[in-house]
Amino acid sequence: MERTFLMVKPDGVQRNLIGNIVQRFEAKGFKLVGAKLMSVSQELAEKHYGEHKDKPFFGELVDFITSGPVFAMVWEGENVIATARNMMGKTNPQEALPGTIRGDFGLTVGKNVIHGSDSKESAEREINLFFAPDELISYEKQDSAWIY
Ligand code: RTP
Ligand code: MG
Repeated sequence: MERTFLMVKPDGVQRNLIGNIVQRFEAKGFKLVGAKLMSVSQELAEKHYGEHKDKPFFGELVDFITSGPVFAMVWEGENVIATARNMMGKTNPQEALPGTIRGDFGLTVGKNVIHGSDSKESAEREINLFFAPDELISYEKQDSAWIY
C-alpha cells in the first residue's frame, strides 16, 4: 500500500488547524501510520527542501519551516500521494479551489498551511528523513473492508 509524508506547517499549527487537517484524511479513508509534533532543525529543513536550494525563496522557506513546531504525519492508502496533493490544492492558495486545504485556509504562497510529497520517490525520501522505522505502525483497521 502506498504511503506519503504530510506536514502541517508552522502557520497551520499556530492557527489551530491540525485537527481539521487530520480529520480530512481520516474521513477520506486513509490510514494514519505515524505522527508527531516536532521542531524542524536548520539541517533537516535544508535537506527536506534540497530541490529548491537554488531558488530565490529558499532562505525564506527554510526560515519559515524552522520558525515553529510542525505536525509531521505518514498516511497510507491507495493512491494516497496524488490524492493528498489534490486534497491540499495548488501550491499558491490564490489558485487552490475551495474545498481544498489551501483553498479553504491559505492566502499566500509562503504560508500555505501544509506540505505533501509530490511523487513516490519524494515520499520515500521524506518519510525516511522525518521518521525512524519504529515510529511507523503497521496495523489493520476494521473500516478498510468498507473502503476497499
Ligand atoms: P510543498 O513542497 O510545501 O508541499 O509545496 P508544493 O510541492 O506545492 O510546492 P513546491 O514547488 O515544492 O514549493 C515548496 C514551497 O515553497 C514555497 N514557495 N514559495 N515565493 C514563491 O514563489 C514560492 N514558490 C514556492 C511554498 O510555500 C511551497 O509550498
Ligand atoms: Mg513540494
